[in-house]
Amino acid sequence: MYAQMVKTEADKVKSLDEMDEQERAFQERIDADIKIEPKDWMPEGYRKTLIRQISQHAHSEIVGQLPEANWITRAPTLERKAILLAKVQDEAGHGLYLYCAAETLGISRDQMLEQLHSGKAKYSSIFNYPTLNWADVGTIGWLVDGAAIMNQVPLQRCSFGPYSRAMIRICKEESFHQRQGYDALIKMCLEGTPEQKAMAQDSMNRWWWPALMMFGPSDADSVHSAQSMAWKIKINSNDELRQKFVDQTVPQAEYLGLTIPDPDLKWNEEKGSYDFGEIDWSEFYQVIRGNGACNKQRMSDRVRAWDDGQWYRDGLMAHAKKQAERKAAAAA
Ligand code: BYC
Repeated sequence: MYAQMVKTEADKVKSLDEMDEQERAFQERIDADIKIEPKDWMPEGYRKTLIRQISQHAHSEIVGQLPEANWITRAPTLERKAILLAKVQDEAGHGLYLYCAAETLGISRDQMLEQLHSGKAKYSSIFNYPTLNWADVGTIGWLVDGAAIMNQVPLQRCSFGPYSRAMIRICKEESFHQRQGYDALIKMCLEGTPEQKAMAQDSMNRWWWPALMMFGPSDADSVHSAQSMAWKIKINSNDELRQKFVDQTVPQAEYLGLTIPDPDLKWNEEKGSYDFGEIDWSEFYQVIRGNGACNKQRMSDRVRAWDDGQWYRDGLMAHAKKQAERKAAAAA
């Protein structure tokens, strides 16, 4: 249902020789690390690729509130509840910065939301998994926000000005998110009861592989990477970032005393990084096609929230109309 419905025109990367004058001037600006701003000329494929990626990123932030929000009312202490509330609110803010960045490319927020609600636009696969115990809140902060930071720090240098500037702010907040998750797990694993540590291990067992899938298909199967990297919409390939994430995370798991659920995980002295097992790509594609454990619930929750907010949007429009009429009458 989902795949490839928001099509870009980037089927093949053109060399400088194959470009017309305008395209070549554009590519040379990108190559010189000069930012592209909304009113600058840009190839249609660049615009569409950015709208696809930024809007999907925004949708991920918004849908990403749902799994953790499940635990706000069940947080074990007042302090943890306050931290979790702040984090979930931050995700809403990230969604809003990103929708604004995408709007500068000529798509409206209503259009983007329609694409999400109708299943045309994707959001990150990771949010289609359930949060079954309190340790999941820690694991999401540690692994999911950790993976997000790995992907988003390089995006601060991406070629499109509004996206790169949004990323700078978002990354600062994501690093607080990652730390609060790891801190919750330190409490459970190093200072907690055996039952709490077992809960953390159970959570690790369920989230490890989906976290690795967040980086997207392997480079050989990534349809957009070549063009997106040429345009510096992406700075690193999916596999490069996944490898960096594994290398960074293994020592953190060791510190917590948690076992990573991968029998093939092994330090490779020669390449100076970890080897790890094969990802179950059939699961990944099932999830992004709408067949994960929680896809239907996530979408119905979002659509209900949108419908329930209709009265509020109507009120805002009525207020704006009244103000405009008063202003016009005063000016007449
Ligand atoms: N899930 O050619 P590829 C967060 C799709 S939220 C779903 O490699 P691309 C947070 C891909 O869209 C973090 N779909 O694509 C929030 C494409 O399909 P379409 C979200 C995926 O775009 C709350 C197809 O597979 N981060 O941090 O070059 C709480 C082929 O893939 C996924 C971002 O959005 C996936 N995991 O690379 C806590 C970062 N992976 O569109 C935390 C910005 C791939 O042709 N986005 N697909 O139908 C990116 O960096 C890139 O879009 C990706 C994929 C690396 C994700």
